[in-house]
Amino acid sequence: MSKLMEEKTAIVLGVWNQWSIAYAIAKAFVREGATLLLTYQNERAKPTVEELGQQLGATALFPCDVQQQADIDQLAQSLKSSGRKLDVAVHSIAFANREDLGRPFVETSRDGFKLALDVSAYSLVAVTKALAPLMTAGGSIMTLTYLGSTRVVTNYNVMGVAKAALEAEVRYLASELGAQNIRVNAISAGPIKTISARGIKDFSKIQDFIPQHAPLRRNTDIAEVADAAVFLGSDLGRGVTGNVLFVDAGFHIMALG
Ligand code: 0WD
Repeated sequence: MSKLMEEKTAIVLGVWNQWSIAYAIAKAFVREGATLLLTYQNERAKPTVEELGQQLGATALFPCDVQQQADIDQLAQSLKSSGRKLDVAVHSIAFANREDLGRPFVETSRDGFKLALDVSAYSLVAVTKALAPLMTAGGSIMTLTYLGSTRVVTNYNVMGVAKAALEAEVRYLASELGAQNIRVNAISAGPIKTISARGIKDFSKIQDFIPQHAPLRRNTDIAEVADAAVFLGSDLGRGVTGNVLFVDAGFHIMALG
């Protein structure tokens, strides 16, 4: 079978370790023949991302803390000066203070709110602004979201608000960038055990609940999320933009049952 992403260059932001959703996506992109570029958040993340990048055969690695506009500008500059055309960008980044993911939502502090929205939502706008000009032959930008954006999930709290903003951004960005044949979508993944997920109080209870209620009667496999990213990143997804694609074993459709 021919590969789905040959001749595509993809940049993946948000690999923290081998359990990151971003890592699974990067791996699937390489499997489908893409040229892979990775970013790492900071010096602490660098050695792990470097090692994972080597294993995957990543072509280049760039520092990018999305809270630092200078990092984002430098990333765009480095890509531009390498003369590289970009086809796909994956934004798989979120952060909130741990205490905001365990106490009542009404106690969210102003600073905690700003931090969560800055890292988890505004960053998509900033990254898109920087990278879209490099997508000279059209492109696909995608981000990762969660059902807590539209439904109440205990302890997801301010992150639910950030994901609601993120999903609205997807629609506005898709509307503006469509004229350049750049598509913008979100994948709404079911709960997957990663370092970030462990920060949510009682996360394992959410994972125990899903197999009893989801149409497919099981949790989401990270590889399924990665394959959906291949669909959106490849020409198979060429007609899809402004969408929130659920990869959650169908859980989001359920009310009672
Ligand atoms: O159940 C899950 N794990 C789900 C995750 C279900 C649905 C959606 N998602 C989303 C997350 O909200 C996030 O947007 O998927 C995305 C990736 O999350 P992940 O793979 O679960 O988590 P992880 O492996 O921890 O990657 C997120 C990474 C950060 O790790 P930490 O541990 O610091 O949160 O986002 C990166 C960092 O590598 N990150 C940043 N990168 C650049 N600049 C920044 C930053 N300022 N802050 C966090």
